[in-house]
Amino acid sequence: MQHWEHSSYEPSLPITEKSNPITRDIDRANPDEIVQMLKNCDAEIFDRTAYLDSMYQKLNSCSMVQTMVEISKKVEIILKDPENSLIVLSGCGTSGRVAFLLATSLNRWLVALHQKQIYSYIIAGGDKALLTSQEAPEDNPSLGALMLDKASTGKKHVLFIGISCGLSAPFVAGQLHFCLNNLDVFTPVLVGFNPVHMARSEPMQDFPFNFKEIAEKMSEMQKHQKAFVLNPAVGPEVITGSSRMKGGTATKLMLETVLLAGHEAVYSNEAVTADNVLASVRMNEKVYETTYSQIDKLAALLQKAGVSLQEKGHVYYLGWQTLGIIGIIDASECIPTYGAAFEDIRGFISKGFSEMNNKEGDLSCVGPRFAIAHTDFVNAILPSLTDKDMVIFLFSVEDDLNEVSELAKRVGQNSSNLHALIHDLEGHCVPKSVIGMFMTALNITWPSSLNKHSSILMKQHWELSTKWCLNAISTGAHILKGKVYRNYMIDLRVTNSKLFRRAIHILQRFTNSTQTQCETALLRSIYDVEELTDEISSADVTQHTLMANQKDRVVPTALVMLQSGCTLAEAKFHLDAHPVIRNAVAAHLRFS
Ligand code: F1P
Repeated sequence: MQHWEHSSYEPSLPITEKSNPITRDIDRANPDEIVQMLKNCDAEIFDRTAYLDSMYQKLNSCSMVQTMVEISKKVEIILKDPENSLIVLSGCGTSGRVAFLLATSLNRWLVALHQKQIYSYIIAGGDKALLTSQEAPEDNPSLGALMLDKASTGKKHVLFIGISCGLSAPFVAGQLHFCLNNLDVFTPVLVGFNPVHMARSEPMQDFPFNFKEIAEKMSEMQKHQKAFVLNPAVGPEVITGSSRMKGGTATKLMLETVLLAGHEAVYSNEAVTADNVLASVRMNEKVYETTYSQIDKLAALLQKAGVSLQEKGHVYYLGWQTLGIIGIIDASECIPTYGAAFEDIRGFISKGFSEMNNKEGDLSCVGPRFAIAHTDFVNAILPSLTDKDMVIFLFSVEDDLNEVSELAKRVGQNSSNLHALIHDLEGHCVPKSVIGMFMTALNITWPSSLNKHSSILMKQHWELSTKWCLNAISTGAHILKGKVYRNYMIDLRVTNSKLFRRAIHILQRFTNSTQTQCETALLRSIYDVEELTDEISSADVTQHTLMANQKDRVVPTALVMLQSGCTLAEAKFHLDAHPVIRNAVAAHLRFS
């Protein structure tokens, strides 16, 4: 049994908010050790050990496999009546981005099969949230329901898949509640990584139920096959609460398994069975093993990215097709997760928005954060690129290798810090002349046995592998930059109620102060005042998070105030003198 599975381990927290014992000292680890820790943490997704005294269901547990089979059968029914039906995937932050990726790639596949597109996605905050952090709409249950109602107008059968890794997002709760009230049309599925009893029980804005009550109702309805809860335990995140990592990964591979099983049943006459579902999970595990077998190269890339960030350089991902999207997603998540500047790590996709297939179309005129095409990189960044900046190409043997070589040549003229993640196939490899253009080429040659089923599966595996690599690189780089204390992202942006609660918990964890003292310090830091006014004390969490969104280092400032009993001004002065958060915090903590 894993250490975190013991009932006495951080008992007040759900799994997704617990700290992972494997990564307790990740902030002091070297690149090789960091990758090894990530590998061990990700292994928990595929955990098979089912101890009798473990209270958790895992991905490989019979009950979860059975739930996946049942959902796949619903997918099969929907696919057989495409005119009247829809599958909607929805979530906030990373969960919404995974929803987008799945919906668009499955629609593309349906088009290739000359079938009607039946997938739709909803992300809290709209398409802007695909590339930037828009955490506030996550707190709005009515908005979620409204958007779902709009997306499904005129449909007779809707399979709704609501993703909230922490079983916590009010936006998703609102949608599930809407489905539960309209079960003649909707079959709701809740995807997350906590048991139902650990779902969030905090009251929501203008809403009569909390998430836990909705999740309980869903479980109840599962007995009648009217609703489903797919919630295996995959263990706490590498960086505490950072569900963009294991949560996003497990969501992607689990839903791909479920949806593709439904497709196979309709288009290949392959019945949905537990064995098929298990075989698909096993295939994803092979992708995990193959990816992490390149530990040396991954560590080398992570180290180089760390050096770039430390020297105030940048990391750029230049990707093709969906690998470009994986890059853009990974880069955009560094801003809320690590308080990174938007220029620090950026992603680009070869043809920009024309390749994204997002609902709202080209957003490039919204602002510089939405300049995502390779031409944007060439025009705006390449002229001032130096060796301090790291560039990572993300492509496969299926991409236009002439285009790849041309761009590599141009980038190489300004910086030798050029690297690549390359996917190819046994018997169909990227030529050595292309691989040789990169200082480090993490080249994975996939066995044909792994991808014999279809090209979509192969692409999904390449995406998954790329996600693991980029998550490792960006996480590792920020650790090396000193943005993490132990395995906590101390400098998180407090932009919604979940993150507000998490911030208070972090403060309690490291200062032993009471909840009230921590909340007071956090509010002083957010509002930039030495004394709280009545107006601040009586404002609600939404108000606080709106204010916090505009401020830097609110949690480190509160932490230093609590720990040393100093004023706000003194805490800010101290942090200015210690730009490395880890050192600033460590200097103030006797904790070891
Ligand atoms: C949704 C989410 C995360 C993001 C941050 C805020 O979480 O937007 O994707 O990284 O933690 O919350 P969840 O609803 O999937 O648990």
